[in-house]
Amino acid sequence: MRNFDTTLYFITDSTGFGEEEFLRRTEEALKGGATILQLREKDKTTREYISLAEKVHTLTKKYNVPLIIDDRVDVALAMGAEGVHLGQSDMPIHTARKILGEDFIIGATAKTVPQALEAAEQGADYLGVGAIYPTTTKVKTVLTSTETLDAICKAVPIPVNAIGGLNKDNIDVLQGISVAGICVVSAIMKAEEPQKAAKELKKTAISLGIIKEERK
Ligand code: TZP
Ligand code: MG
Repeated sequence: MRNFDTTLYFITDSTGFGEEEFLRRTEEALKGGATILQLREKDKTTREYISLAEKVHTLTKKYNVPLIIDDRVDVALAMGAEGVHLGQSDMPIHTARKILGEDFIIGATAKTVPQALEAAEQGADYLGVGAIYPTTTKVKTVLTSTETLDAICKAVPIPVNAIGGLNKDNIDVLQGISVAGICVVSAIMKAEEPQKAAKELKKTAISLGIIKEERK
């Protein structure tokens, strides 16, 4: 049984940071209460991706947080991550499930109800849905309305996280929608104090009733 908590889902972005500063910020996010962490690298070689993932894994293990690798089943498998996150042009969920087995966490990106249903049927463990707001993070995406987000939450039996441009000052838009958690990059990664930013974001989301108090 895969046990994970997507309440505060932190996605890293090393763009613009040296490795030491990147790892420092990543650890700050973990100290601040990230419950699950995705390493998201788009421009690294396979060797660089594995090397960085191993370093990040040392940190996530210290805080007992699952490490999810973006896009790359081979990288996740090679360095022993807890999960992988797959978009619509990555490996199909059912293929990844066949390779990775039942214990691996497999997340999927979905922007429509049919995509969400398909991913859930194929064995995805959670969904990331967005972008809810325009984002400054480098990504090919389109905006997803809160109506679609709500419809996806109601349509699938797995946890659904909102993503895209979210920060403590705008997450109120998620009130009344049964998301399991929020995914953020910039709100923590680019914050002056990532630990404080993570704590404040979590506190705000709990006080607005968007996420529940920690499960673990
Ligand atoms: N998918 C949809 S929006 C996004 C991804 C990976 C980026 C979210 O980054 P930020 O900085 O939290 O807007
Ligand atoms: Mg992807």
